[in-house]
Amino acid sequence: MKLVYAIVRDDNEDGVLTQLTQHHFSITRLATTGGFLRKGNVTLMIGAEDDKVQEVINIIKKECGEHRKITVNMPYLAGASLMSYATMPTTVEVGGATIFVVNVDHYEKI
Ligand code: 2BA
Repeated sequence: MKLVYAIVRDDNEDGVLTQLTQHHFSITRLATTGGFLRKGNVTLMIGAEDDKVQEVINIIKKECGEHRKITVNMPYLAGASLMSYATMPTTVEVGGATIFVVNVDHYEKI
């Protein structure tokens, strides 16, 4: 048996939870915070049989998409009113998830 930890963005949470539940996986959801951006994210703990782990990962990948960086033009807010109309290119991350799969030595419900 494995324990899958999946760190997903808040806006992907609903889709991931819905799909995993529909595929009969049990999930524990933790409200977590990324250490770098200090923004809320969600960590899911999913206990799964070894032969089901890839299915879990496929569902997460389908719901969260591939991890990629895009450049968008953000409004440049600082400074005088003339600058309010300016934009500056900023790199942001969209989609994706961070997944850890660890071995479970013992699993029991009492
Ligand atoms: P990601 O690598 O997609 O990571 C998204 C979130 O997943 C992270 O949020 C963190 O909560 C978790 N995470 C990722 N890798 C992890 C690991 N090896 N161990 C434990 N948790 C992990 P944040 O920490 O807020 O990071 C947000 C994004 O900022 C990251 O996206 C990455 O692109 C960037 N980043 C993170 N740490 C960085 C650093 N030290 N220097 C530069 N960029 C960093």
